[in-house]
Amino acid sequence: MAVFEKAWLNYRVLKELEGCRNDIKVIFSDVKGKCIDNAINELKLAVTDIIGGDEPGICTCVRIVSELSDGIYLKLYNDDDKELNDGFEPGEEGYAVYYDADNRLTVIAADNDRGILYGVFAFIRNLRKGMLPSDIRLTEKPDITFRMLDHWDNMYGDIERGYSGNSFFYDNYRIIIDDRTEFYARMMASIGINAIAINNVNVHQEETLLITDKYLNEVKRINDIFASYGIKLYLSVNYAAPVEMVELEVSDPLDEGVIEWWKKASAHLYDVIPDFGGYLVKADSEGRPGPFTYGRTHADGANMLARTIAQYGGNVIWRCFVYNCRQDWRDRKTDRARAAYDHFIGLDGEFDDNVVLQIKNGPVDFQPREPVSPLFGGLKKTNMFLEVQIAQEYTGQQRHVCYLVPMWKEILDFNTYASDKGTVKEIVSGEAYGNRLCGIAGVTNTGNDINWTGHDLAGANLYGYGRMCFDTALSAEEIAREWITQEFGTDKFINDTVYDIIGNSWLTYEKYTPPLGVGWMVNPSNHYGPNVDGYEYDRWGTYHFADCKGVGVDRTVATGTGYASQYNKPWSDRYEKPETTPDELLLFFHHMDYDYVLDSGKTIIQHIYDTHFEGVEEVERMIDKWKKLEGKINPVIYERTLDRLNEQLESAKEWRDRINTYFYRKSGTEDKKGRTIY
Ligand code: GCV
Repeated sequence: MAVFEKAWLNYRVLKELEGCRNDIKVIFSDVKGKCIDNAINELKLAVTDIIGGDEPGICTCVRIVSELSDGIYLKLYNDDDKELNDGFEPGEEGYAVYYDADNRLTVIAADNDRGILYGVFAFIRNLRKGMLPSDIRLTEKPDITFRMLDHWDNMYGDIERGYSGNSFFYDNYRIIIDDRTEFYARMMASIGINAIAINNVNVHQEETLLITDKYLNEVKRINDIFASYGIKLYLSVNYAAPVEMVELEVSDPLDEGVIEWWKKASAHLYDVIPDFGGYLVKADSEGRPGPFTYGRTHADGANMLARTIAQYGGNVIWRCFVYNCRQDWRDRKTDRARAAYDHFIGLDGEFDDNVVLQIKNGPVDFQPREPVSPLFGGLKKTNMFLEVQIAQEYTGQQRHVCYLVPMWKEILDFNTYASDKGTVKEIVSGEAYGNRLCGIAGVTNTGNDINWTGHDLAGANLYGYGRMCFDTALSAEEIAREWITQEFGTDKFINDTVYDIIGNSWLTYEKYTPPLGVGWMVNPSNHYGPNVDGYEYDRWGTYHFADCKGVGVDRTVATGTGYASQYNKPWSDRYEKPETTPDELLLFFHHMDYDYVLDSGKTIIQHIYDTHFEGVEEVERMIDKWKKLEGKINPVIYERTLDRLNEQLESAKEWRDRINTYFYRKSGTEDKKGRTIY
């Protein structure tokens, strides 16, 4: 038995629901499908563990509606439901929940078993806010079609950029399937995740074999667990798999032998797992093989794979994280930020229908602050996924509190001006171009730590990611407060206190780390902790170019790399000039003198000093607030989180002192407020 905590599914009896303890006697269901048993089990738990009633009876035979009473009724949505719910259409994954007072029944109605399961979780979510079943009335359906999680788990058992222990899918090249697998599927379904890739996009030797008989039966078992929670399974594949397996000498996508190899491999895979989701591919990136080796385009590469799985309903998710990682730091014209756009914009319209391009939120790599990738506003005839990183690689590695939903919301709301439906949200929800295949993928922050996410407060990012994808209209605050209620209960003081700590934590993190959008300044390889010049004279294309006069990367058309021109107007014009570039992105787009005055009225150097002092003070205040929760929340979570907050404070001070000292020495400018800068 694996040992793990139940995170936001830690159901407990609520006194607010005392009055309805005896109201739910039977769960009726006349819906069929893979998810129904799980939906019913979840409701059983809700009745006993949240409402505090006796275990309800279960009735899955078809009953005459008038015979139903005192319970919960799971049913297929019909015209009567539509009339009762103002014409609402649930579609593939939506649901209606309402109370039928005549029969003392809570009705959960949807078009299929997945909709029912989501309806059940929504009903429970509201119960846990203290709402009586008779008061719960919902008509909801997801805004984003694909709500995916990407695991960067390796079969050895480690996780690339994993900060919550090791993998719970693999250990020493063995696949693990246990009660934790099942619980994880349940947790993910409860927040609306419907697709998941279970191995690292950097596919090493052994993982290449996941699509072969060596592992397929176990992969199928995982697939079936996820399928019973409405989640499609994907695998990352190595583009050079035929070569890696020493079966062919090339992996040229136009080579007949290669095409046949993939056709055979895919046919076998779908024979074993008919409802398999498809392939996720990182090609020609950071040493990974790809079509460039053979002078082919990424459309050639992706389409070849896609054609081998189209007939089974499979998809290819193709990442746009393609750039030259062997740059020369002396060369100020080559710009990593340009790379994704430069590689993919010319291929717009050339990808098959079952290919989707997965685009990182920003043009470089999950920094605390980046502009939105210009590809979203550039591609018009291509399916697109937005890729965000729930794992906090550059945002404190789950040792610092950094609630990322506000950042993701800003990205979704960004107007690319590609059309009158030009926000990223409209693009990845399919509203803009009506694409069949579009959505959001998040690199997950889970591992085999007892609490799943290492830092307990990092649970807000995982929960928030799923909820935001399902309902993009929820604000970051609503999502955070909802998570706090599910995790810590209905107490208002706890809710306000935890929210005060996490609500603005992204901006706090930004204050004590790289200034004004310039990024990086981390220790090479592990990407934790400050090292201002850590990547400055290296090959990765991640520079800040600080000298005695100023800092920042000139990405203008007039004098720099020209990156600013990849945006539609008015952004291309605004980013071209410092005066119209938002302060928080100034150093991403421009190399500026330290005495340049920001919109805030401060010089850049004074902004650097001030924000770094403020950032540390804000972490000190977080700790004071957290201490007010002692005795009010689970003591284990209290202590665990306090330890991490203390570490965050030490780390924030180190960031403050290194950055301030660095820029003090470079600029020779005194702090106007006379504080000690070493
Ligand atoms: C999976 C960054 C990370 C890598 C990661 C890569 C990617 O460069 O540091 O660990 O590799 O992004 O997204 O492919």
